Amino acid sequence: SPKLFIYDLDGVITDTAEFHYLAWKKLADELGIPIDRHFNEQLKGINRMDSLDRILGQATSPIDFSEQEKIGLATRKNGYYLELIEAINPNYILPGIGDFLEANKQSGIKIALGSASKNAARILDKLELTGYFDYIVNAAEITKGKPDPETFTAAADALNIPYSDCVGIEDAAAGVEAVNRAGMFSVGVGDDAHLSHADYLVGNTQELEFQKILDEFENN
Ligand code: G16
Ligand code: MG
Repeated sequence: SPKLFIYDLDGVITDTAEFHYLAWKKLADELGIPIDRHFNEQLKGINRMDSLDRILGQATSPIDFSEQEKIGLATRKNGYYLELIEAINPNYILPGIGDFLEANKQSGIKIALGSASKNAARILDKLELTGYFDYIVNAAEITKGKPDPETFTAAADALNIPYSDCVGIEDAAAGVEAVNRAGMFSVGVGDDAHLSHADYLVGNTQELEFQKILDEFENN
């Protein structure tokens, strides 16, 4: 059986995508760049600076910002985001995830967080889930974001566990690709249209069953 489960945060444990969207939307409005919720789909799992680049790419006439100015814009967005996530509490844990983490813990199989978010530790604290985690990947130390496998391999390396003994749970296409490229067993949560490359797929977090994933892992 696997030795480590690595969880994505946004879209798997809680739904911060809407808060990211509202914060980016406020910044984009200030810059006169049109973005909508449909466009926001492609920011899921993508790190802060790469998200900013994609948003700037939506400008109707190109705007040329220096690296310093871009860092300023990303910092401004994060300020808006931090205000919004103040509201997060354990009621924001996605359906079924509490029981799933409990089953994972009871099994003795290790638990890590593989999020692209630099705010991940703060959000886990607000959800009161920090105690479940053996390791939290520090997004600030990841040089290549998802779909690069580094976020997931960093967790396995820190806990000294072979990649082939790991399961990665992801809601984003870029995240499932990262898990696959790490040589880990990928569990997708969401739409078949985006996540058909997952080794095992469920429609939503409520459909995640711990024992079922252990079985699928063995049959793989
Ligand atoms: C999350 C979100 C992304 C966000 C990224 C960075 O990734 O899905 O939209 O851009 O974190 O967040 P921050 O600006 O807080 O560092 P994940 O990997 O948890 O799905
Ligand atoms: Mg995600």
